[in-house]
Amino acid sequence: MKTLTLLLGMSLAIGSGIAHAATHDHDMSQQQMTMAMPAAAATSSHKGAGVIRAVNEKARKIQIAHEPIADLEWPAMTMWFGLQDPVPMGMKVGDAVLFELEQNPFGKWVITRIEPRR
Ligand SMILES: [Cu+2]
Repeated sequence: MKTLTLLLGMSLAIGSGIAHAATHDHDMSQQQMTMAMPAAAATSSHKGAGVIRAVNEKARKIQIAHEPIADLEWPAMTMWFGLQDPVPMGMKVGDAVLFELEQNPFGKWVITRIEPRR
């Protein structure tokens, strides 16, 4: 049973890594989300680091050139993320940031915490 769980976890990790690289998007298809559910049923957050490339305060979105996120097997890339809360005051293009991500029930990756990297 332990082996099965490990294999399942590995194949899911590889699958999501490929999907991420292929789409340059943190959204997962319905099918992938259903597949991922048993292994990732609990909400888990993942830490990331990067540099802000663009900010859309109205849409509450931020574009980050993020470093690889090992636990999600994501390579480094520049992409847009939704924000759970408004963009923090004074945060701007060029700022180095640390952030935490969670996948919402619709499969979208949302930043739940973001702060300047010191
Ligand atoms: Cu990415």
